[in-house]
Amino acid sequence: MPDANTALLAARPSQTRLSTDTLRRLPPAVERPAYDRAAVTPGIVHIGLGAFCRAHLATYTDDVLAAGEKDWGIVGVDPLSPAIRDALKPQDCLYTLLVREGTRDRLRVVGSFLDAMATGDQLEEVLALTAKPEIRIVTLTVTEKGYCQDAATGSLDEAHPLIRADLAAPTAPRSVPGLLCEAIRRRRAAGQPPFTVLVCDNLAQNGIKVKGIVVRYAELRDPELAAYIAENVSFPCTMVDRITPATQDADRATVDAALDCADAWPVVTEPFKQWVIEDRFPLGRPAWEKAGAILVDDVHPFELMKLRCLNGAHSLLAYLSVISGIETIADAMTDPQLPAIMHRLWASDLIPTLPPVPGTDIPAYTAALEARFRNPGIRHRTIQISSDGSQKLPPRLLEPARELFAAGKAPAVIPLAVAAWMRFLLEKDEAGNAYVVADPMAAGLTRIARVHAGDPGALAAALFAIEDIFAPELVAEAGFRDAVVRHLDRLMTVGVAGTLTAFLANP
Ligand code: CS2
Repeated sequence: MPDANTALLAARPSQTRLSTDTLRRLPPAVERPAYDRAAVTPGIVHIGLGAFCRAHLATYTDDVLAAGEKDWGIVGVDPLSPAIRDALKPQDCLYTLLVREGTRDRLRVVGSFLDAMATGDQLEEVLALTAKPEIRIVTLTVTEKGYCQDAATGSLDEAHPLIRADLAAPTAPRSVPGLLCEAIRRRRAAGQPPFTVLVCDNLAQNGIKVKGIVVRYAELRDPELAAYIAENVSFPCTMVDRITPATQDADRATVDAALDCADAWPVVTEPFKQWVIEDRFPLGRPAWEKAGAILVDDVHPFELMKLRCLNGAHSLLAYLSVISGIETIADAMTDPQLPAIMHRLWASDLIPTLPPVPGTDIPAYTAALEARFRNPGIRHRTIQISSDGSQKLPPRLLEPARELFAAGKAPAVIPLAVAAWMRFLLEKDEAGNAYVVADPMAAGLTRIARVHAGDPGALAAALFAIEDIFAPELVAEAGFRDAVVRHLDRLMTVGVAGTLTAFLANP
C-alpha cells in the first residue's frame, strides 16, 4: 500500500531529481531503459500504483519494450490517492527498482510507465483514455479488498458503501467494479471492442471472480450492459509473484545515494519473479513471454500453489510474529520454532490440497520459497502482511481447510494460524506494545476482540459467526472449531513460544 510520502518529499534536501534528462548522468552500474521512451505509445492502463505492480508488471513490460515492441507502454492510474502520481510525474514516471539479494543490490530504472493519473481528480481523463482504441488491456493491482467482495464467497458485496454510492451515481464511480463497468460502457458507446481485463491480485481464480463481481455490479445498474460484459469481455486468470515490501525511508536514502539524484518513490524487491497468465487477449498483448512470463490455458494449479504455499505461509508467520514481536519475515525464519511450523503447514495442510502443477516440483518450489523468505536483504514487515486478514484468510487458509474436511481429513496447522489471527485482533503484542489492525473490517473485528478479550471460546465463536470470512460448512466442523479455541486459549495464556513448543511436541 502507498505510504504517506508528500511530507517526506517536502522535507528532503534539494537534490537533482531522477528524470529523462538526468537518466544519462546516472552511474554506469545502474540499468536503465534500453529503448527510446519517446517512441513508445500506451497500450495498457494499469489501475493501482502501489509497489507491487512497479516491481512486477512494469518490469516484464519494460523488458518487452526493450525487445522492440513499441505500442505497449503503460499509463498508471491510482484509484486511492494522488500521492504516487504526484511522486512520479515530476520524474517523467521513471523510478528505481532496488533488487536485493542479501547484501547485494542491483539498481534498475524502469521506463514502462509513460504517464500517471489519479481518479480522484482525473476521472474523466481516465475514462476517455480507456475508451481509446490503442488501449487494449486494463491491468489491476488494487489488493484483495479493492474489488469490494464478500471474501468468503468471492461475490460482490452489494452492501459495500462504495458500491451503493456508485450505483446511485454510476457515471462518476469510486469503486473498482464501478470504474471497470463505466469504462467498458463508455468504450462500447465509442464503438470500440472491449479491452481485456487482467487482474493481478492474490484472489483464487482472480479473473473469473472479478468478472463475476463486475457482471453482478452491472446487473444492478443495467442488465443489458451486464449481458454485454458477460459475453464479450475477457478476464484471463493470472498468478503473480514477487515479494515487494512497502518502501521505507532507508530504501530511499540507499537509492538516492547510489543514483546521486533523488527518486521520490523507489521500489525494493527480491530477484525472483514469476508470472503465469491465461492466454485470452482478444485485442492482443505484449509478448510478455520474452520477459519470462508463462502463458498457459489454465492458471488454476499455479495460483493455488502460490496462494497457499507462499501467501498462506506468509499469513501464518505474520500473525505469530506480530504477536510475539518479530518484525520481519527474514527474522521469523531465524526463530527456533517458526520454520518448523511453516514446514508442517505445507506438508500436512497445503500440499495435499494441490492438484499437479505442470512443470513444477513442489518440494523444490517450497525449498525455493523458504530461501526467498530468508533473504536478509528484504525487510518484509510482518505487520504489513498482517493487514486485511478478513480478505486474505479465506483463499489462503480457510478454503484449503474446508477442502481437507470435505475429503475426510483434518488440517493440523491452519487452526493455529486462525487462532493467531484472532489473538492478533487484540491490538497488543505479548510485550504490551500496541499496533494497528489494518483491515476493511477492523472496527467490527477489534470491537469483538475487546468484548471477549478474556474468553477464547466466546471470542472464537463471535468471529466464526462472520459469514463474510468463515464459510458455514467450515464452522460446522467441530474439529476445526475446537482446535482453533484450544490454540487461542494457549496463545492467550502461555504465549506464542509456549504454544509452539506444545504444538511441535504434540501436534
Ligand atoms: C503477502 C504478499 O502482503 C501479503 O499478504 O503475502 O504481498 C506476497 O508478498 C506477494 O503475494 C508475493 O508475490
